[in-house]
Amino acid sequence: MSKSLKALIFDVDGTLAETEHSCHRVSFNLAFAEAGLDWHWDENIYGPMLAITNGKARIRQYATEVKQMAFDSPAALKQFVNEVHAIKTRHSVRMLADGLISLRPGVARLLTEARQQGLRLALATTTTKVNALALLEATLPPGGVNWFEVMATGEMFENRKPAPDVYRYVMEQLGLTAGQCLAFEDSWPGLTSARRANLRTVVTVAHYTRNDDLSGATLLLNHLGEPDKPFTVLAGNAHGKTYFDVALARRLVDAA
Ligand code: XBP
Ligand code: MG
Repeated sequence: MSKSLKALIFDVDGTLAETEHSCHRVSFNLAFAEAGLDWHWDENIYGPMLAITNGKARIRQYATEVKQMAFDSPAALKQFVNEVHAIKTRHSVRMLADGLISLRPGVARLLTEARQQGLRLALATTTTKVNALALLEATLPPGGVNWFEVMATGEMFENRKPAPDVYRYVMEQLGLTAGQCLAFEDSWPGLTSARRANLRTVVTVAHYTRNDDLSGATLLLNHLGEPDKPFTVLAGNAHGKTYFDVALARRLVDAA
């Protein structure tokens, strides 16, 4: 039994669910159409844009640098970004609340087992809080949202991933050190954020993160796996396991 592992900290987009692929990109495009913009982010455009964490920042960068739109003032630019992003969020929340997006393999099982074994749970995400809540409410049993003791979301931080602020905040709120936690991520910005906060990090590669540099991962997998759906180990030591469970989480933390 590990004496040190106390909490699991999860990223949301790409890690809990394939939301970037199946929800966010689609929602941005619905918002652009609704706002009367002739923009369309196909996968080739959207993939590289994920290096800019947070949807508002993505809209702002595209408007000013790609479309070279002129605004009368910084306030006018901010209003434009906020309006388009509000439409986008309405669409993403509806898609998530309608249950169109499932959790990735092994996520629900690991959350349930972690709770049964007394581990604490937290979220560290760059997405807007209503998106995270809608996903959890649609995919977990009633009250599942309350499984997460700390929910650190995009609106709360000026310095977003790959900055470590979100993970440092979560650990501070939990009253735990990095050695007592294990992070779960899917992307280079997320992994870098967690690593800069000194966290050991399990990375499950997602649709848009296949080409990311994920070499800092403690364990790199295609997904968390299930007893009847083994994961593939892409890098690191899975200690003979075929799916990710609390025992493996403890091994990874103890092995350090
Ligand atoms: C992913 C993000 C978010 C989403 C879109 O965060 O960077 O910006 O793409 O959501 P993470 P918003 O992987 O840290 O969960 O439009 O609400 O920003
Ligand atoms: Mg992510």
